[in-house]
Amino acid sequence: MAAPGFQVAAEPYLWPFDGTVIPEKVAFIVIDMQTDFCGAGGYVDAMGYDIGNTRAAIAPIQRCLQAVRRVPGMRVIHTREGHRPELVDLPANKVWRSKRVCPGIGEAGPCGRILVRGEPGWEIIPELAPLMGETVIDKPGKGSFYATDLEHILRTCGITHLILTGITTDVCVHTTLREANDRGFECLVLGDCCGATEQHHHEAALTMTAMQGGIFGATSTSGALLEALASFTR
Ligand code: C5J
Repeated sequence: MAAPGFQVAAEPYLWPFDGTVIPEKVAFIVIDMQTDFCGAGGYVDAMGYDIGNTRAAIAPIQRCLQAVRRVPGMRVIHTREGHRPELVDLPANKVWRSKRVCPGIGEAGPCGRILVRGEPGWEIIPELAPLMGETVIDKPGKGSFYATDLEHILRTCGITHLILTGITTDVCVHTTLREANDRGFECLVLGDCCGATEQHHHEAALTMTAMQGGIFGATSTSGALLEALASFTR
């Protein structure tokens, strides 16, 4: 009889490395799908990037969420990057750097103060709004582990495997991936469920994930995850 759990067709190995995984050990993580990163008038838009690149992830994430939410035991976790209104958690070099390219983080933009908690631009977009009972992690940095209780939550819930989606592939998704990999979590990045401000950085981030035998984990697609979940048996 096949081992219980599911396995996803991925590169450079069938994910997970340890055969199959049961849903109770998996978190489906949606990183920073906020207006500031993919909405009109948000931070990325204000910097002059084509938000089509980051918005491309919305529909594939929606399809995955629909399937994952039907699997008993699998947890959904959302993250939001942002700072306290009084900006006491905003490092000076982050302000300085952001002011070089557009209204700086913490300053007023068309969607309110950029990347400030509670402002319209900081909200998760309505298409991917968290459901009641799903966990939301507020983070001041790029990585989802830094200065948050994410690791404590994952360890407490017995989660060992992470499926990563969201934006941007090369910044917050990759920083989270690297933090998670160093902590021993087995990670899968769904490429079409991610997006970057520049397409070549998106592609490079995926290539880097899978290099050297899967140095940070494996990469796959929403379609492969949906197929795996459809044939999942306990
Ligand atoms: C950035 C993010 N790019 N969510 N944040 O500043 O990737």
